[in-house]
Amino acid sequence: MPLALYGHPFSSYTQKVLIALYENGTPFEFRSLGPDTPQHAAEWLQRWPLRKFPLLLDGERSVVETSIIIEYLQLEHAGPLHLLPADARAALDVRFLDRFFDLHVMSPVQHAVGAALTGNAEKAQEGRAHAAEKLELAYAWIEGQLAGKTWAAGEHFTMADCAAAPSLFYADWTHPIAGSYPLLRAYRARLLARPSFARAVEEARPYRPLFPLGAPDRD
Ligand SMILES: N[C@@H](CCC(=O)N[C@@H](CS)C(=O)NCC(=O)O)C(=O)O
Repeated sequence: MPLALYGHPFSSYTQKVLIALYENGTPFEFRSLGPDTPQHAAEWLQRWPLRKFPLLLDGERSVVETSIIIEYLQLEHAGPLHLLPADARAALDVRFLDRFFDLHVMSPVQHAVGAALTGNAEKAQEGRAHAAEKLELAYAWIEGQLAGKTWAAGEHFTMADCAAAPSLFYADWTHPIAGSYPLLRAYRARLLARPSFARAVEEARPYRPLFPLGAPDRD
């Protein structure tokens, strides 16, 4: 049975795993969680009642949490590109950066999106202001890390870049990355040009009207 991924094309965490799958040309079936396929949602919730996606199904084994999914893929379905370096210390740097993008970039975005979804204008404004404050701290820190690097952890594209691509994509929509962060802006542009992420962005394009903060007319 091929691998199956339950998720949604517009979801940042789904994209994080899609990038890893596309990078290695790993065969899988995408099971979209949408109104047209309620059976997918039922299967997903039965396997992961904590209601977070994506979920990877490998035979009878369910794997959740995107960083774990990517590590699992490398262990069980390795492709030519190793998204976790073999060297344990280098792998630790990658895991740290992966955590950084999830916790300090994607989480503030999710906070702002969640606040906007309440429909309460005051909460929405507070949520966005809170995200802006957190994202400024994150942008400044990343800018300081990127000098001389092509990818988050250095010369090689890793799991950290799988996390960075969708999180910086949506972060810039939530609180634009200012011109005072030229290395970060250039890194985001490199991520957008990477074929694996460019594909995920194209697949998600039809859903842009769903972005509760209002999608800008650009990538
Ligand atoms: N730490 C989780 C985060 C997953 C996550 O937050 N996914 C979002 C979609 S992008 C979700 O499930 N949202 C639904 C909800 O929170 O109810 C991971 O890495 O898989």
